[in-house]
Amino acid sequence: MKFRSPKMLRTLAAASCVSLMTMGGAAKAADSTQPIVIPLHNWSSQVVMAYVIGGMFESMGSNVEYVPADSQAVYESIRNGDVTISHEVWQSTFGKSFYNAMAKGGVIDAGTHSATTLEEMGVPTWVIEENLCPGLPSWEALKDCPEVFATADSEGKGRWLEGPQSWHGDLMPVRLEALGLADTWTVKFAGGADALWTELASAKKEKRGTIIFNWTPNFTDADGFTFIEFPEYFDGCRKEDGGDGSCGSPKGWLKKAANYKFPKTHPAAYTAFSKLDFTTTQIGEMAALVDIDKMDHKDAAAKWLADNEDVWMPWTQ
Ligand code: TMO
Repeated sequence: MKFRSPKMLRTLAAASCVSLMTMGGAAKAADSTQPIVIPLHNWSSQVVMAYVIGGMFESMGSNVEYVPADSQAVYESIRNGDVTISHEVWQSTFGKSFYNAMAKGGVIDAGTHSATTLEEMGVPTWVIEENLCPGLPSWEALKDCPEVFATADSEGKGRWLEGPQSWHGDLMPVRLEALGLADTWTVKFAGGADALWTELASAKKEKRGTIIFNWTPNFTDADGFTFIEFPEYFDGCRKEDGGDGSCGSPKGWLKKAANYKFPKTHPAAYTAFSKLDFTTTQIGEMAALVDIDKMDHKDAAAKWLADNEDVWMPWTQ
């Protein structure tokens, strides 16, 4: 390279001075003061974890904003930057929306939690212990005992109580058809997650069989909940992926997602978010603080942060 002028020389000298400082670590980029936008969905661990992660970011000096968001549409909102992160991307329910948004450009995979997941129909374990439907948890047992799971509004059919329809649309009605169970079984959608927990409690009190949609990690891991074993999941078995839908849910991953600009605008917060990793036990605890201990989500998060500094503080350093 030829130096053309003294001015150019001075510019180059200044530039190399800056790069030396950067190499020495003295000139870390500061995080933007723009808020990190965290979505709130409609199941307890997700909301508690939102405030746990927000509290972690605030401890690092970041500004945080929380927005209620649809749990499918949120990946498009992350892609276009209206929402910054998603901290519970469940493979079975949201994997497709996550990768669809990623393929359009703007969503990054910010790592995978240690917890593995299952989102599936199942029964409280006492239903199996009391042998209310011999052969459970194999799905084929359902052919012989729909009446055990009939309810006032199920017209004599066995009832599956699904979660809110916003989670996975017609996944379960399609599955009943595909497995040849639709003549004797029907799906009802719960208005919210709380309706699932109310149903578990009342079925136990009345000693009546019940089949609900549930997931792990969740607070129910501790009480005994058994997922029904359906024909094994494989890529392409669902209707939306070209299959007939006669398969169960995947034993899946739990990922973190972020808008592609987040590492650049908030490098320290992004680094902490990428290190952050929750286990099955930790996620179950976050849900239990709300669904068993009846704490408010924010108070539950504050308690979790106070009790677990040794877990999350290292991620911020
Ligand atoms: C997305 N969920 C954990 C409720 O299945």
